[in-house]
Amino acid sequence: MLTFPHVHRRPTRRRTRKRTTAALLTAALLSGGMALAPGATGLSSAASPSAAPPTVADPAATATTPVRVNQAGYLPDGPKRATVVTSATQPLTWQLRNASGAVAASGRTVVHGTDTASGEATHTADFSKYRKAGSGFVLVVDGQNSAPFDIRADLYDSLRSDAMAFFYHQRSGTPIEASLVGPAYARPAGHLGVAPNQGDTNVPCQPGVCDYTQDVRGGWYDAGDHGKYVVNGGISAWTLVDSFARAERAGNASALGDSTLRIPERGNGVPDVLDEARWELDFLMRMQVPSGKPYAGMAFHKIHDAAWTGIPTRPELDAQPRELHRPSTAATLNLAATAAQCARVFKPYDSTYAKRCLSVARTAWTAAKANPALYAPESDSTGGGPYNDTQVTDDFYWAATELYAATGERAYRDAVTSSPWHTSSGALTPTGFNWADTAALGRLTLATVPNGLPASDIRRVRASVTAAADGHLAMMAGQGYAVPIPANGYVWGSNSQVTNNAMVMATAYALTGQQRYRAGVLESMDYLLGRNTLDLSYVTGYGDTYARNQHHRFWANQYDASLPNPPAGSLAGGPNSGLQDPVAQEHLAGCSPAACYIDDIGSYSTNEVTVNWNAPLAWLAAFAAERCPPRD
Ligand code: 9MR
Repeated sequence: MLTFPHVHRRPTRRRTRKRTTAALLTAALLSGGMALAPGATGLSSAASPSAAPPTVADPAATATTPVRVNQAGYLPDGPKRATVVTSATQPLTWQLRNASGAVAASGRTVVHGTDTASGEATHTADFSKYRKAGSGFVLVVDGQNSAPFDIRADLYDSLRSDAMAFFYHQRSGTPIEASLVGPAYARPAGHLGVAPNQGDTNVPCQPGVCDYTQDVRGGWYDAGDHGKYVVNGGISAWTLVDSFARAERAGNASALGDSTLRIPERGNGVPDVLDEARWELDFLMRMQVPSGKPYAGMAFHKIHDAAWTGIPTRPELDAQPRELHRPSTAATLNLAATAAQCARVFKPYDSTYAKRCLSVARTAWTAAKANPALYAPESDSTGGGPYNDTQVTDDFYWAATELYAATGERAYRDAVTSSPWHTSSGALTPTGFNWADTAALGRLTLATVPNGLPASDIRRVRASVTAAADGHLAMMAGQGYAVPIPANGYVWGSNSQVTNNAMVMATAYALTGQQRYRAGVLESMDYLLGRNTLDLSYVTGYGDTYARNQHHRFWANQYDASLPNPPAGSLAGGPNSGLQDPVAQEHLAGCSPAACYIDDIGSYSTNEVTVNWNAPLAWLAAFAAERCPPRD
């Protein structure tokens, strides 16, 4: 088990929320309570300007309940299910009450029984047939009210922009402008070589790795730390670009187009989501070893501080030396894949840039082929995360698919079809894909982007995506909370496994038009937004009670009241039964997997924010925000 020596400046102060139901005693949250700095008031006044303000002024004062709903709300034409924690062995009556207390709909729950991941006895209440818009609904079961929620078609519009805006907030090497994010979130540029910063314009390698320096400015900070990691930045940039490409195929690209985000590039004629991704792509390309040097064409695995900094540390005040870590095959293939995707998707908007991306991608591919087993070690975790990976055949497959989709060239097609990942059932598993397991990304691209594979092969690839999506739906149906990950899947960043599996279901919807896949996506959002064992939304600013103390060196309000909480639209990592940090170990011992979470800034293994977790959230929010008339 890996733990990071993240530094605490002060002990955590805690306050336990008032609770009204004995049922909640099962939640491991009780062992730690919600961690709130005294006087914390929520984010309503500090939310990004693009956000609709959170609907409830003081979420911390809200009592919890055994009736768990998507606290943000439901779409009029979407599924509407809630989970009820109860030991009753017979169905119970549910009532949907509108804001004035009148019964809008009623029915009977379905007894589900024990939910393995939470250990709770559950029923399901299904009010999908109710389709009228409104706000201030509550679901009432057995005398207990759910948190209030809305039913409205524009439910996901603000999350679409907030979850995307996360990336501007995370930008390195540029000032974060008050005019775009509001004064609370503005800050000077970080890591441009201005003291006390020691990077990132002129960064040396770790001793023995190289004898020159490299300009690796820009990009996004990975997470709560100030590291920049090619494998994680790559999958995140890919996800944003794919979000745009998916919307384009669905005929809904304008929602992600120019001037849809509050970023400096708005109004430049290029879709804002692509502008945001380009900020990272430029950095990723700077991480390529220059020609004439040893390992030319490879990508350095990562650049970060020589030692861990404490919390809080504002980016521009990070005084640690910055270092480049040795190149890796995984990072190089990640660069090849994302740069090839860039070449394909940016072409209509900036053909010169697209050509540059393709050239970088080709060079990276060739370098990876020449150095196929240069692995990043797990032990390299001082001052930054390791992102270690000793299996790179999946990364070869992903890079080959992107290069093939971009060029149609035979050599790349052969690399695709000869890879074991092209047919392996291991590409799309119940636990999903992530920064280390990338074969699924290749499958998703081949299933959706026109390419020259034989029609029978494309049919087979598409069938593998819909079969995986059906597997996720079956898994959800077997659970009390309809989560698309197995009970043993609550690992570090489990919420991103949820989002990534939801992306597979959304892709199955795009391929087939079948509503059950869209329903699976929306129910995955229900889980993230409050229909879970903690009765908590993992997305800041959304829902009645939401995560607000995620692990972050600047959004560190819990430790320093002069700093902000995370901005609206920030996704917490989520339950991690591994308890891989001291705060989790202290407060969550014995937790059921789905309850191994604490909203404390010190719990980096359950409560960090990270670009590869917010990227699929943004992807899904954009999908969910589209108005989708039924196709079947
Ligand atoms: O998301 C990563 C998770 O899959 C790993 O298990 C964990 C330990 O290696 O690291 C996570 O990534 C962290 C990275 O190493 C440093 N920046 C913050 C990331 C999220 O916690």
